[in-house]
Amino acid sequence: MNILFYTAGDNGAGWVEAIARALPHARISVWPQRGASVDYALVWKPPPALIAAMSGARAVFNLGAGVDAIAESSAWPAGVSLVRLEDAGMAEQMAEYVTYAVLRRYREFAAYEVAQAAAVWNARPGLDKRTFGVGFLGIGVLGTHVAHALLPFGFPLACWSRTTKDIPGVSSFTADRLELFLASCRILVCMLPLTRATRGLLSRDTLAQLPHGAYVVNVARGALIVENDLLALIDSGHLAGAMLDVFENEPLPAVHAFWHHPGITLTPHICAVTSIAQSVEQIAAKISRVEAGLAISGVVDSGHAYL
Ligand code: OXD
Repeated sequence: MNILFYTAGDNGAGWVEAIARALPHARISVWPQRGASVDYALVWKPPPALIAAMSGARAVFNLGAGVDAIAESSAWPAGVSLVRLEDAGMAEQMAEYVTYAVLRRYREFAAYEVAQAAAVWNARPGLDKRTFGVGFLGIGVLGTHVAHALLPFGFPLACWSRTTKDIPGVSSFTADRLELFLASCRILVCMLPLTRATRGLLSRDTLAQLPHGAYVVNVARGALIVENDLLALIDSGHLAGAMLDVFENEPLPAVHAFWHHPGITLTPHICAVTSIAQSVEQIAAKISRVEAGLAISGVVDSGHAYL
């Protein structure tokens, strides 16, 4: 079996070692080196020439949850399945991050940090949890895990997705009810994939549909939000602020207004880091299923503008 590997990251050696251990009979080439044919490719942010070289592969495994870097870079070879990572250690990290963001906002810890810096003893009256709705914009494998983590805290939970979701304790809104969904969110958690349909979905118009004082958390992709529109709505006082892990341009340029804005808390795309061991274990199990002629989960649906 010929495997073609590429990552735009700097941890390629760790991946190759783990793949060789999990699939001892495979011949592994690291792009731009390649064998006569490619049975499977394992890639992260591949360059266009590599995408063309994957034609004929039985499957291409994306070494992350989001496939936008592939979907946007070039024409995809016909008939080749693209498979995304599912969880692989990311769900637990996302649950930690989003739970922190929600509790930090709800318990007003940012305000207490400011008060401490000024040596001010000021007990705030607290916010009303019954009206403190937390909404998930997009709720797949990762979002469902995060929603389960938040359930015990008792916030009203809602989600917005293409099709109705039946998650106990989470009200489901379908695509045509975005306005109603947004109106219910004191905290909006973005967990959508970036596609042609979702790029810039959170613009001045849609962000203005959030209630006054709402807070935005983005752990998905920066380009879901029009960054200047978000800033304008925070500056106008309509939004309370945002906690952001992802940005339209990464690394976030040093001159970007987000860095020093008092309403923004940011982290450098560390919300959920891919675990090499768990990812390779998942991919090796899927390759065995494909070899046995069995169906696998995580295949990206090309009918919904992902590709
Ligand atoms: C991913 C990411 O898509 O790391 O997995 O952002």
